[in-house]
Amino acid sequence: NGTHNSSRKYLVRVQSDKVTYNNDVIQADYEYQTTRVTTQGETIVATPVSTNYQFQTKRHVPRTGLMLVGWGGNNGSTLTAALLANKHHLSWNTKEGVKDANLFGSITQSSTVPLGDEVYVPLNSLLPMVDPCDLELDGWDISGLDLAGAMNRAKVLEWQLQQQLVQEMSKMKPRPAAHIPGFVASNQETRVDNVITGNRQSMVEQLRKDIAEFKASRQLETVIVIWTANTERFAEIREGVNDTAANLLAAIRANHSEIAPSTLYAVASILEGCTYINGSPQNTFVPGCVELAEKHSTFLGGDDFKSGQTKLKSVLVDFLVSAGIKPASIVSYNHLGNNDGKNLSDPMQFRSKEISKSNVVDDMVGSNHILYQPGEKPDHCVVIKYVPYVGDSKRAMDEYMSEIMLGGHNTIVVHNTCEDSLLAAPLILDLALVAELCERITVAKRDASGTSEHQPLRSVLSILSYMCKAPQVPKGAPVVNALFKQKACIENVLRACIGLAPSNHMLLEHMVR
Ligand code: NAI
Ligand code: DG6
Repeated sequence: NGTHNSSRKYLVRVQSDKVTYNNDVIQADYEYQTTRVTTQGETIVATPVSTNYQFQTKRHVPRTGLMLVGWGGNNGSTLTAALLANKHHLSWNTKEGVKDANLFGSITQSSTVPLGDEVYVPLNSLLPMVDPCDLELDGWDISGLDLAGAMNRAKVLEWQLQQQLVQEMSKMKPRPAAHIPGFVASNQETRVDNVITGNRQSMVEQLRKDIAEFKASRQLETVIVIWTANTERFAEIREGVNDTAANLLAAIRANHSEIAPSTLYAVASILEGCTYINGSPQNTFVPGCVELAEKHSTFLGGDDFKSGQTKLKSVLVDFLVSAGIKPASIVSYNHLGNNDGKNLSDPMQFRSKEISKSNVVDDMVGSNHILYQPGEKPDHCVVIKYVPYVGDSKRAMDEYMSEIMLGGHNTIVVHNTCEDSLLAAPLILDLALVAELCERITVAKRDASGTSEHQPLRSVLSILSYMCKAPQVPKGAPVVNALFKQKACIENVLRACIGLAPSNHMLLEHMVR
């Protein structure tokens, strides 16, 4: 047992009269500076606004459980193997030489942030965070194959690594799943041998029992639930069915046909006081589900892991638009041969993914009214094809065609080949770890009249946007897709918790005389 190879070796400690560390919490007084903008005739008026907050972060890192919906899939089995490989410091031979376990691709474990004085520290050294090797794992799958079998079926990991993990992973068996035909593609039915029988209400009751049993048997203090099961078709939002928390609970009791399995997992998690994160594109978080989470003060996050093609898109389009170059056509093609690809070969499930992958440049396009007229968007086409032979090794090809000065054109073509699950697994880890940290943060407002009561963050965790293709945000909040803004959000919220100003990259000290 022990921390993984790229583990943090220290924790940052801030020395300031605005920050106190006691046995229980880190408390930081923080001045949040924003700008209010109004228009007066032809003049745009910008007014600096300063709000004082007090952040408190519990220092005790709880014993944390992670339950994966779709545990036996490529992502689920790959994440499980990766955590065990790191925990046991495994190495294995390949034709390119010996490889050691690491968690590359995880921003909490393998990225650094500037602290000050050009010193970079691991992101996870700013605040106490769960060590990935201490996470307890469990989950559900419609296929009852144990995790060793699932890892083998996924064909993602090197054989010598698999062999070292078989014994431990063969003892891990997914719990029977909440499955209702018609939500994932019908081509998945051949996998179904491990399901909860009964109606939607009895499924929620069983899922709640599962979470409670996992928590009690492993003596956990908190459990995070993440959907990494197949993409479902969108559910219809119907008045009286899933539009309010009360209607949603009633519709589940009535076994209403439009309530998706993913929403049943979300409801069960909320009722058990657990954070629920949706790693697929479907609209699990119907309005009634969000209201239920708010009522129970639990957290939600999603949607759809942003792993490869979209991640690059949210950098490239940000670069182009912020450089004053006008993307006019974006064509994104990919083919893959894993079970995710098979499920997405059905038009209804493809449609969910197409929607999720298509709206990812809206904020960047909307930010530049010199390039784009109101409502104008680039042509944006998303194609996904299922080609079994390539397995988990997804091919993504993108063409970005932009307008440059005086009628010129700039065409960028990108070809990316990558094991999809090796990109997704570290994101799942980051979602769990950042969400768990958010469970320990409270914030109070401070003004001349004193300090208000400390409150948890709002239920919808927009701070998770970096890891998501179609970020969920609280009602009325802007959706941010641009990747570096998303990373800056995580970094700067963590800095705020320890009373440090946001990273501004001005380097004024080297600029002024
Ligand atoms: P997969 O098909 O290998 O795994 C999904 C698992 O979910 C399967 O084992 C299946 O049996 C199980 N499942 C289906 N319905 C279920 C239910 N109702 N309850 C419990 N288990 C159920 O797919 P993979 O590659 O692991 O991807 C998982 C999800 O993550 C997909 O929806 C995919 O679109 C999404 N995703 C994957 C990314 C990646 O880079 N791999 C990135 C973004 C999203
Ligand atoms: C094919 O598009 C399958 C999908 O599940 C993607 O692999 C997944 O959504 C990742 O997409 P992206 O755009 O983040 O690489």
